[in-house]
Amino acid sequence: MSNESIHPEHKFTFGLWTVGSVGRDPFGQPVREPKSPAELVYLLAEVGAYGVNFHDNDLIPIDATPAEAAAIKREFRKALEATGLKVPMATTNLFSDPIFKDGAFTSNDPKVRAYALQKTMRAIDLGVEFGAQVYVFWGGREGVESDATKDPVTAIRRTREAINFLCEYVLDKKYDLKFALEAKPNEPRGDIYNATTGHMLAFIETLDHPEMAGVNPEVAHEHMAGLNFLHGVAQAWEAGKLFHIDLNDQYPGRYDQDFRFGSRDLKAAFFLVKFLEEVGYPGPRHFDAHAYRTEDYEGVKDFALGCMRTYLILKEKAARWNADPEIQALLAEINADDGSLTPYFGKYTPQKAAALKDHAFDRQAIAQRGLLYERLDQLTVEVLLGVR
Ligand code: DIG
Ligand code: MN
Ligand code: MN
Repeated sequence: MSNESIHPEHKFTFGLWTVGSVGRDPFGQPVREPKSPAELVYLLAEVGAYGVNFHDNDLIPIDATPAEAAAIKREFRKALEATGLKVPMATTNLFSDPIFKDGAFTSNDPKVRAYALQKTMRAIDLGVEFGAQVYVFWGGREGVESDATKDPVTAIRRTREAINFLCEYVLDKKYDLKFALEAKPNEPRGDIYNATTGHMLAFIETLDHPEMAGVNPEVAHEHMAGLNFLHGVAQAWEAGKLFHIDLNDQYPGRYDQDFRFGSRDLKAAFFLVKFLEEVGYPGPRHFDAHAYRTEDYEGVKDFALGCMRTYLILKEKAARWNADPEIQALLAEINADDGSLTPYFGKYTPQKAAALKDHAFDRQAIAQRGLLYERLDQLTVEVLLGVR
């Protein structure tokens, strides 16, 4: 599979943990040999990626000595310089080490909560050192298996206190960094707090510095919650809070599959790409996904290329949809407006309300109208099937 149509300006990024996944799962051991961060940078450069992201411990193992950490950073930086790959985003692993078995910021143990703050401050420093301007918080362990164990209000307040503290840290250090909060409804915890992008948007407004925080919606996570991913992304965008995005795919009602982008729900992927391109979303197109466990590293490259190629093909399909005369004619008919009711919309005035209350509507006639949506959606499907 070729990468000739993939260029840095597409801003395709991958986390070290995605193409570096060794294929471990709850029922099986690794199937691929690990690669170093530097080797993964060269792999991503080979497929045409723009950037690479990391959790602190994807780059520096949690028990690395200062000398080991320095050597790893040196090799990583050399690979970045040799390939031109950027590091747009960084994040903290607050979920793998056993200390986080009952959460990090929401843990019932103050020693864990304090350690999580320390680890995150150090990880923020590391991300900024490599040029990250977005910092993701995914609270993978911030949850419960039993609500007997934690008061949800206390958990929310502990999360808020931690994020407020870390916002102040970023301000104190004068870092050019903004936070992107990533929701997930469950897994690895039975239930995770702030379960969806919608929850996160509400939570952000309760922070001391809400302007410093946005969201990092992930396809698989909203699909796990049975939600329409585009609607959550659109709400975040409209609120000026779409600071980052995690692209992948997911069968509903399954564990977090983190499949190759577009490999499960092409129609949902199409409308998402159409939206991101039409609104001019400027951020990275980050693929938080991994290759099937069946694959070797050639298959991992196929996976990465597939994510990017599908995105670009759907971008071309969106342009075709917007240029299709029959589709555009249908949209014009569906949205026809003779302007006669315009005086009733917009800001409230008592006169407007009085006039609208007296307006005569022919309810049955209005209800009789057929809306042509079957034809519009079929044309959309035909664009996706490549026959238009
Ligand atoms: C899982 O979807 C999470 C972690 O991989 C990481 O913290 C975040 C960054 O994209 N996504
Ligand atoms: Mn996921
Ligand atoms: Mn993610």
